[in-house]
Amino acid sequence: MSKSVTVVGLGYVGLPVACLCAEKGHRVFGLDVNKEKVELVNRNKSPIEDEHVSQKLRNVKIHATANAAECIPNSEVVIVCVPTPIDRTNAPDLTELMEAVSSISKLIKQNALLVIESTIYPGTIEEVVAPILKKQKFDAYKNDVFVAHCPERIDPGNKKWTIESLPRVVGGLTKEATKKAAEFYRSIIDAEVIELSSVKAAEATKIMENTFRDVNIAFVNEMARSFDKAGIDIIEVIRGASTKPFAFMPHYPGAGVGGHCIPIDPYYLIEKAKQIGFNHKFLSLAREINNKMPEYTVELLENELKKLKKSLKGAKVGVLGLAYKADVDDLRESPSLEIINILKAKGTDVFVFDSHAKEGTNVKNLDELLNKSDCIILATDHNEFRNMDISLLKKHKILAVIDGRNCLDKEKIKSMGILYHGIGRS
Ligand code: SAJ
Repeated sequence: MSKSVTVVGLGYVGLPVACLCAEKGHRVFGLDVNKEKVELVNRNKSPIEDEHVSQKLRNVKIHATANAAECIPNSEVVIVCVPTPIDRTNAPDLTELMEAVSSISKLIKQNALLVIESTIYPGTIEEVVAPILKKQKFDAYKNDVFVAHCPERIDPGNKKWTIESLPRVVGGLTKEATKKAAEFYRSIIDAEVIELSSVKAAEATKIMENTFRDVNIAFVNEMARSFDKAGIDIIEVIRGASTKPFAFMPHYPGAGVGGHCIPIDPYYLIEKAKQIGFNHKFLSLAREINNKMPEYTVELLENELKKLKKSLKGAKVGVLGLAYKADVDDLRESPSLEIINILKAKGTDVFVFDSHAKEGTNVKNLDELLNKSDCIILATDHNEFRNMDISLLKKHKILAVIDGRNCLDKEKIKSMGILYHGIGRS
């Protein structure tokens, strides 16, 4: 049954949700503080690089607005997809979430369904969201407004696991809220919607799944640094270990861990647990290991240049890729940014090319970057870098290659007399 829905936050999460709701016949408003985004969406254009979303936007009607009063009072369902980053001390920063809920609480109608999709720590709905509603006389424990958490599950660029096909979990402040949220999500996604026993369990689910990924990446990053000392090729070893049909799940070492989820979500648990007297030593160590990878990547280049009696000072280094992962335009927490800062601090001339993130690029194309560089660091494994013509390295007299995503043909590069080092691969 068609409902009036407002999606708050038209970014990497909100936009796909809004498109999906519209596709499934709901009457959809998109609410965003960014007037440019609002204007683009009202012209059926996507403010994010995601061909799936761009194509959907051309075929659905979403009424985007920056004015909450225009949409919230008429909405039976309000879905909040605003950023929940961390601050400089790695503490959760719920500013945007609180502002959004505060503005919604002044306008939302009785018995509406309010779903938070943004990643939050276990306890946020009870300790932050419910009290804001209470200030406006809405008792969420009495379902004056039905409040639930349905953690976002979007994997930008993933063509197999799309927003329609990804299973979801929901947990409400009350049983009725859980039911209402589950019923709504079943109206928009084809995959399973699992009802959890509490809102805290739903909040903890997202944190667990992404922290699981962060610690596994830290595990292979540490193994890679050890294998670099031992001269073992970690990619071969991971391939070997993956022949075990159970109990091994491959992750891959790299120049660092970026994005708006993996490097952020563990801190939501680490910081919250501290408040209730638990110290997540392991999760914190994993974050430390992953945060050190950009520096380690630059160190590898320094070591290769030393073999040529050169140093980073005055060197001309080309950085391939700015985005945090392959074939997306998202720079949030990207390891490339850290690598570039470290290089510049060491007096290096840095050239950057990323066709997905033009604003950070300072050359026209890859050819110009190679022409201007003595050596390169591949920081993002965009397809165009994976498939580049390796002979270009020879043509442009590249002296050394640091393969930050272990995605280049090391034997071919070495056969051309070019120094090669990957992450746990040489
Ligand atoms: N990375 C590694 N080694 C790996 C995997 C990733 O170094 O083995 C790095 C990537 O280069 C990137 C960062 O980690 O810088 C994050 O990569 P990601 O593949 O986890 O990409 P995200 O941040 O888009 O994660 C999303 C998440 N999806 C949701 O939050 C709903 C995450 O939970 C998924 O596991 C991930 O996609 C996925 O599996 O692709």
